[in-house]
Amino acid sequence: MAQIIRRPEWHVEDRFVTPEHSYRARRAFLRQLGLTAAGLFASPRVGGAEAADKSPAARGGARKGFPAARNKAFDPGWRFTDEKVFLTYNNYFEFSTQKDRPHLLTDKFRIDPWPVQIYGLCEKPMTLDARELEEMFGLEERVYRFRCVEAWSAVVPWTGFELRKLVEKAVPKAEAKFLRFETATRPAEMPGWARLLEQGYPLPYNEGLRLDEAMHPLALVATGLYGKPLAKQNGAPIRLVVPWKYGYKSIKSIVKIEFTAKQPVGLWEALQPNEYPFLSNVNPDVPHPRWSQAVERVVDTGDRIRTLPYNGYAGQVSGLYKRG
Ligand SMILES: Nc1nc2c(c(=O)[nH]1)N[C@H]1C(S)=C(S)[C@@H](COP(=O)(O)O)O[C@H]1N2
Ligand SMILES: [Mo]
Repeated sequence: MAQIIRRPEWHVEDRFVTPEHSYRARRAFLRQLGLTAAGLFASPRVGGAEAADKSPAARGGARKGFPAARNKAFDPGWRFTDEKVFLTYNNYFEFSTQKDRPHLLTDKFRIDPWPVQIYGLCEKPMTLDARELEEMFGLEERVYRFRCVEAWSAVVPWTGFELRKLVEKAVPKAEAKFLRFETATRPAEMPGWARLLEQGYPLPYNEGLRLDEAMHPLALVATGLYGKPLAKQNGAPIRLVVPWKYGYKSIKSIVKIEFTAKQPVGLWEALQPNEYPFLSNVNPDVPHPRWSQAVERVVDTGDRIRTLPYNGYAGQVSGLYKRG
């Protein structure tokens, strides 16, 4: 059972942090005083079909491939984070820097059609719609832990396909060592865009992976969550989920995937390289320069649990980082 850690206060002072964040943290703390919280791994499971019924109406309508069969190899039986909470507590700065706002601000954001350009140092560059990618590679469901650098976490059933399949289809050239991903540039449809630009954010949002990381079976391209297509605030129609890295590596609403020889510098790394380095693997022993990473707050229950190396995926991914 995961150990619940109780602390009198929760301090995460960060550029991400908003009044809403402190409000929620305070509320979670108050709630915690009144109950003996069950651990992440001990709690009865919620979610699945039940949770799907409660999902926000924005994701209504059937779509081919949904719900996808769950891949048993990626389902450790964890309790899912409450769907409503996960869909309304977002980091999507192009919409708003307040976590409770992105889901209210997505009306203008058009996600169909959605061409994704795959290019650079590969033999088979291609531009395909997000839907075509789904059909080409097929969909499955996987239950992953998700850990934000701000020290909150969740357990989410994602729908998607392995990034590796896309990489193989494009056939990387020998010089290709990295992938660079870019989010859509849609100032008129993303209400937070102008403000970010004013504040000096090097938009569009972009991120990178080493090619061997991108080829790891855990690296997922997600087009859905909780059995339905992605909500816009969670990165519709197509995003990355890299569960052993801090959440900001899991870039949303991808329009470009480039094979490169040079290590890309992501948006966060460009702003603060010492706080948001390229690899950004979850590591409880390496504090963020402004707070500890030893403990995380489970976003729906408010429980505090210990953060695990590589977010619990050390057995699968630590081999990527052995010197050799
Ligand atoms: N384009 C884009 N991608 C993004 C972000 C963002 O602001 N813009 N935020 C990142 C951060 S910090 C986190 S924690 C996750 C949050 O994903 P979620 O809202 O689905 O939980 O998305 C990541 N991807
Ligand atoms: Mo994050």
